[in-house]
Amino acid sequence: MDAKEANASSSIRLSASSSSSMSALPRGLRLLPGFISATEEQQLLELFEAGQWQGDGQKQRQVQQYGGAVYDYKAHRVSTATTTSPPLPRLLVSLVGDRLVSAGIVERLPDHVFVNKYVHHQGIAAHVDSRDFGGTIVSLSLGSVAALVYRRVPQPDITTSSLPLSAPPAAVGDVRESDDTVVVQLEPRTLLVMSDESRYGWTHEIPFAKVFRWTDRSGQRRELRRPRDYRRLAVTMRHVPLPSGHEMTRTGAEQVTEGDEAA
Ligand SMILES: O=C(O)CCC(=O)C(=O)O
Repeated sequence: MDAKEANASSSIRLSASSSSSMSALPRGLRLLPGFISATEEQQLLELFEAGQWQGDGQKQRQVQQYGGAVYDYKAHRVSTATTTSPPLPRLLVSLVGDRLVSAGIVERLPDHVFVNKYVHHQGIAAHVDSRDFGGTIVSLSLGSVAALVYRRVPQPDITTSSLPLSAPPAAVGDVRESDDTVVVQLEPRTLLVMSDESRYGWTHEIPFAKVFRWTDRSGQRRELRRPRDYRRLAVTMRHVPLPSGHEMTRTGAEQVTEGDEAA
């Protein structure tokens, strides 16, 4: 299936026509539709489909990691001690990374990339991304449409370095948008930028469902149906803080700056 087909097959079955209104988004969450072209999307889909997929440790999604550092699912931490993931793909840097910097969305090129692949009913449980990844996270959607559910965390724990799975997923169909629950519809080629309150004060999740139904703020019932050939890739780009004196180069290799070798 190419990118055009994926887009078409998802939207035909999508009864909800637009994402939540901008004013309803959690503070610090931005959506930039059409961040890349359809041709560029296709190039990235081909690049990642040819990459090495691995299980996510819970026998659910398939994932790829790039940039040198590796996220440990069990510890919910990023490890820079053993640099085992491949360097950032050049194509990703030129099509997305460099644009993020030149548009002022991030100050420097992200140095860790996670690619999640969702097929069938696959989703991701409610979580707040590890603090190891810094204050701004960007994610580019490729392929099919997704619904991302944000839920306000009643008392965000700002002290822990990692906040995984802090809210159990609600029963599918029970989701009702409110001041504390927001459903964001992610169209392919949309860039999502998460910072500020949306980064630490809300969990996010993708419901595990072939048909996800929810009630919007006007009381209207909405649904997202996944077609048989559903396939979505989320390319999440983040920064990994390194010990002082270390820098991540654009190829993902860690370098020790002069005078720091003994540290
Ligand atoms: O699929 C998405 O858009 C979200 C991915 C995500 O939450 C994550 O990788 O932590």
